[in-house]
Amino acid sequence: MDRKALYDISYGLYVITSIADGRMNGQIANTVFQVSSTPAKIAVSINKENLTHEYILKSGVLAVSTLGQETPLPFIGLFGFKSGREIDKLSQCAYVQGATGCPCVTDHALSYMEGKVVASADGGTHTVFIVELAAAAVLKKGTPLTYAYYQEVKNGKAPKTAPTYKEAA
Ligand code: FMN
Repeated sequence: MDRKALYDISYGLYVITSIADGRMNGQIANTVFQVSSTPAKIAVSINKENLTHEYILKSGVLAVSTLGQETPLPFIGLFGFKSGREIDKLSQCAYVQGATGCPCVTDHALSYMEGKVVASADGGTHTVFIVELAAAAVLKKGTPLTYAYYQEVKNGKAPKTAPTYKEAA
């Protein structure tokens, strides 16, 4: 199998957040896509080791903020390379608490959406959560940050917990 075929799959970059027992957390994910239009549903693939996964399982709610192209690397480093088990990430950014109670991150975000998990699929290392949207808002116009731009222009990397992680050659 030529794994390089997988490199041709396109993605955006997002902050996924959740809340459980009054505690909030979030992480970066590239694996977000729209599943259906009416009702609007999206899918997100989250690593089972992540604190965000634990919170989503407990509460059954999550929010997604779509990052803009100008998002600085340190912001992606905070949400994508550090765990909420070590630091309080939400204390370091702006957010609004949405209808589900999830913190919808507004820093560097073009828009956000939130909803309830209505189904999930076991993907081995990851769970794919299917979420029916309860609310969504556009914050500003801009170009969404793609995973390709993050890698090729910003020279950004992904950790082992990302589904698209590449072993060093
Ligand atoms: N983790 C996932 O579970 N799913 C993803 O799609 C995903 N994509 C990522 C893409 C990039 C560019 C980066 C930098 C990270 C990605 N990650 C992904 C990894 C998580 O963001 C990372 O494991 C995070 O530290 C988990 O935080 P938590 O333990 O606080 O939930």
